[in-house]
Amino acid sequence: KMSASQVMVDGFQLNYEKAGAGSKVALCLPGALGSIKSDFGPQLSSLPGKDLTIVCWDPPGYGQSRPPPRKFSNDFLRQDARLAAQMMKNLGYDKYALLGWSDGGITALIMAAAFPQQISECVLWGANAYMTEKDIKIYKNIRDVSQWSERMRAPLEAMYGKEYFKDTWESWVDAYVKIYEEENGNLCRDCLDKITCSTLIIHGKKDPVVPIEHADYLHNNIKASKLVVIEDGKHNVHLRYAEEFNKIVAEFLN
Ligand code: TYC
Repeated sequence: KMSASQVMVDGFQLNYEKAGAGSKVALCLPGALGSIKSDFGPQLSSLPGKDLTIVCWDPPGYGQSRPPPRKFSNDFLRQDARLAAQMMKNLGYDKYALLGWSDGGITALIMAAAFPQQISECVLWGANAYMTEKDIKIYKNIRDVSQWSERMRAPLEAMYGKEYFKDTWESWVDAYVKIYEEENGNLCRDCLDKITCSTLIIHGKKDPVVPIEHADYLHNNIKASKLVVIEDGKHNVHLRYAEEFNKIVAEFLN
């Protein structure tokens, strides 16, 4: 059973879904311009059960958590982390795990560091704590959405409309370039040593947008972490290898 609802958090009307009936709760955090629908289909359909409840949000300005449109600042993921934690509190959850993909993985790391009493476990994949010169080249290379394949672009244009998608994607890339230039590329590198919960890092070895060095760095700098590398995986391991991925996560959360 799945249900979509809205909740007001600090002036933002946030859209979220809930599935399952377990006393153990996990919050799913989508990636850049991501949403519940586009990012967590196979997890919402297969992970929840009698032991596990899955909550998933559309981050502010993404999916159905609009209006207002997304605003990017150097600390936009820290704002997301604060709002997600406040949302969970408002929904009555005081202890939960995090499942974060990519930007959502960065949000998860910030939450785990900032709210150690609330976060029971942390699972993240396709995430990075900082940016290198090489990373910035990758961001700049994919800024122009007219160069994207139709297969990648069409679902996002359908969800957001051509204009909002183009503007928001470009602003997202510009935000990362700005963080690189003004914050020494620090996304959440400074918070890793504050993470005490058990943490599972999953990474596709062939991820072309977040190189595997980022997973190694996270593993080396988060105390209670475990790294699982998916040999043939790219950025979307939870969608492409959903069954294997779900099994790894379910076992870890047990
Ligand atoms: N962090 C992005 C996400 O949330 C993925 C991404 C990383 C895209 C680096 C481009 O250059 C890039 N999906």
